[in-house]
Amino acid sequence: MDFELSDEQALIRDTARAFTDREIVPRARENDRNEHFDTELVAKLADQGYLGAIVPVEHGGAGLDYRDYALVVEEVGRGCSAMRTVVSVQTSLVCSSLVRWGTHEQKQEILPRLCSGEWLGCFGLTEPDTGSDAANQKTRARKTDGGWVISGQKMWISLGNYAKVALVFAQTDPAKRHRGLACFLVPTDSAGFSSQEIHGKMGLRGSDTAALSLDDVEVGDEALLGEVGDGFKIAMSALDSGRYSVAAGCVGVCQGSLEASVAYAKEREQFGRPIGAFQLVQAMIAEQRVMTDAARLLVWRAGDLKDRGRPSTTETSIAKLYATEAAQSCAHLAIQDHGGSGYVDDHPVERYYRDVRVTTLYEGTSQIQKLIIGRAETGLNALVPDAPASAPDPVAAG
Ligand code: COS
Repeated sequence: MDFELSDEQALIRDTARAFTDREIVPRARENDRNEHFDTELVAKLADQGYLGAIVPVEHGGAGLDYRDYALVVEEVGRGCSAMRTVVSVQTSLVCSSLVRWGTHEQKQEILPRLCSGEWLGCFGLTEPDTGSDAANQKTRARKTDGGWVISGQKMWISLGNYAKVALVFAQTDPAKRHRGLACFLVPTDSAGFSSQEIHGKMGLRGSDTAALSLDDVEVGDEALLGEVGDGFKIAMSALDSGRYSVAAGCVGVCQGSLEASVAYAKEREQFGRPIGAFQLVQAMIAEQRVMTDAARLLVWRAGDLKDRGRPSTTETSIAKLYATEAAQSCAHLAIQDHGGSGYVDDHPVERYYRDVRVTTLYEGTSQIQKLIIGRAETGLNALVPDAPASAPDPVAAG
């Protein structure tokens, strides 16, 4: 693997960096303060091609590979994790599921609209009583002539109040457990579909978060994504991309924390010298630099595997686990470096600290990532103590 960026990769990164500094950074604080979901900024992300970054060009996407995608997501994440969440959900959870599992018609109809930002999409997996145990869906889908009737609740759904289409995971036959799950493309203006804003979040205040309710929502057979029984694999393959995107965004938070710390340490003087000249401050900066590099290299490794079509589930969990935990530590150290100034939002570091807290929770907690990694390493399933050891199908997991 070549650690040097090619000219094209450097251009992709520099373009994303300039866009982030010009468009995202100046708005991040006010959007956070006002809990404002900035749809104008979302449209600019779409104009840049970032909402369909990894979608093939023939479906309206930018046709980037996963290595390129990480460069973009890192920069957006450095600017604002709320906007990075929009990219991760739209691109990785929604678009990549359609690319992989959609019929020709579904791709033709929906992907160009998602890539252009005309539509937002959301990913309805988590429920009030179903988080880590994702297979245990309470939402039910009942077959009718020519379609389905879906009922249930979804919780903590990013973009759920703005989405035009929701990927909804539902159980068709509880006796089949995860093999009874199906995924539906549900228009959010369907009768019986409603959403409610969730407020009071610690961070990501500039991101939209919803509780969804489906009350006998009727959809046609064409709404089914994949086959009945594919739902769990669709969810897991979407998370292979989503976790990667979260990890890349967290590299951006690491980098942003480091850059803010260095700038402040050179400008702030105590005892007649810049605080950056003190060894204990340099130690904090060095720790941030090491974590940033390590997180970035783990993300690039996972991206390299994805680009080569190799299994990457374990390496994605490793990148997600490390980068999300590293981002917490880097933001924490950045506040320490800034002293009292780091405790208010004149600098980005307190927002980094609050925003990044959710990343060890959503798209699989750190504990779930450890169990996935531990199972891959030992061949023993500690996820469900009574279950036999099982590893993901390497072809499906590619
Ligand atoms: N891609 C495609 N298929 C996959 C896969 C992947 N990455 N990982 C697993 N699968 C398939 C397996 O091949 C298996 O297929 P079969 O039914 O044909 O055997 C099936 O899915 C079940 O796999 P597994 O045994 O690994 O499932 P588990 O029940 O052990 O998985 C965990 C449990 C905890 C890994 C899973 O439920 C999980 O990731 N939970 C966290 C959910 C989460 O992140 N929620 C946050 C959502 S925020 S958007």
